[in-house]
Amino acid sequence: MAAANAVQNASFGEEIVRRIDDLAAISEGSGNLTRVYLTQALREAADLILSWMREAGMSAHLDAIGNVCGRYEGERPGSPCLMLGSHYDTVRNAGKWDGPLGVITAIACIADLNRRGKRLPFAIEVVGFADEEGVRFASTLLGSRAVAGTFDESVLNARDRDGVSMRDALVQFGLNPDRIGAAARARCELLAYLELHIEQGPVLEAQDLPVGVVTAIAGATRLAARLTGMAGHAGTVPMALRRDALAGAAECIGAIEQFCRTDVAGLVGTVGYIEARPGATNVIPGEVSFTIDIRAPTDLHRKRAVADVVRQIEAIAKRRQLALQLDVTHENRTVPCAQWLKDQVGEAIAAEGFSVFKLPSGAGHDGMAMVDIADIGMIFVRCRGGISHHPDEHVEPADVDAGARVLLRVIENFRPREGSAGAG
Ligand code: HGY
Ligand code: MN
Ligand code: MN
Repeated sequence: MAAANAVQNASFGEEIVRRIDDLAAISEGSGNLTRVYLTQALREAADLILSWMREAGMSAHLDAIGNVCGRYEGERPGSPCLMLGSHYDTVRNAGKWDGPLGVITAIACIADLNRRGKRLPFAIEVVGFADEEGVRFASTLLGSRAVAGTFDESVLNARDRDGVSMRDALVQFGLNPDRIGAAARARCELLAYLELHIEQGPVLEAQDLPVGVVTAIAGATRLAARLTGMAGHAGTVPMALRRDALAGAAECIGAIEQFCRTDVAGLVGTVGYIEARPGATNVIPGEVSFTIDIRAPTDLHRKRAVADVVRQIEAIAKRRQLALQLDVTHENRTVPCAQWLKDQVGEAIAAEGFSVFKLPSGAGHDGMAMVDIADIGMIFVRCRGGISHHPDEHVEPADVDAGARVLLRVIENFRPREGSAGAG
């Protein structure tokens, strides 16, 4: 048995790593990995993933919002499903594991079942969500929200940096914005949603463990800020007479960092994007836009922190006579993983010979949307140095193997929650 196991493991890790590289080769730019929502690169990636799903014995299609969806029937066609998945979009200048590892590993597990001709008492579906990161339209979890039936149609009017609306981008991608509702699934169709994802933090590495059980996904608030002052000649306007929007933004950013450093442990605040206009060396910036991302261990802490940061930004803008426009573009509550799924993930990890370690996720995931129609579980896989959202993001092949073996064990030993549709 050990030899067979070794052979199986070898094909698991190597095949997954090869596909991670194949998918990472599909990017908008040549110099780095960037594959945001509804771009040609995302379309090519979708076609490649759909082909892998079909090779694995699944029926596969692109749904109404651009998610890639594969289904591996159970013993009885049409049964409720255990839904696996993650996202296949990326941030800008991304690492190649964040999202794709969960999608590709799930497909590898189905391919293994299919090779063995094994069918289970329930169906298995794999979804590659099309926009978990929310890079292009500033609102995140768009694909999983459509599946959960909670997509906010007002986002269709959101525009990207080039002024293209989500509605127009969907049409250019070959989809019909008026049919997004068709992507929604009913709670009775799902037994659970289970996602394998890199940890994106240093905890598993510090514990010297390849995998871990996720306890909850931290909530997050994203805001868009715009400060408007007065553009002017850099050489002639005295400092005391300026309403410099960029200097004002700089003070706000410093205040956000200082507040998040000194408030409750675990509170994090990030300004990830800033744009100053008109953007010339010899012109005082008249208008600045920037984003704010606030997260905390509890929703109460996060909401208090957002209120405090908003108060500080408003005071700075007033003192500097800058007009302030501040909008919440995304808000997600902290979402717990279901105990019965944590138990089954823990059993699989122990059966693979690893200590069972539980940890929360500071990063957001599609489970934050999927929890509206199913209990959720997550498996974390160690990534080197905890680095993520960066080209240095890396997972060792042995850890890829460990994650795949744990996921396959959870699938093959899966027991629906007592009383659920598929509990037999
Ligand atoms: O921002 C996040 O936490 C996730 O990576 N989208
Ligand atoms: Mn991410
Ligand atoms: Mn992710």
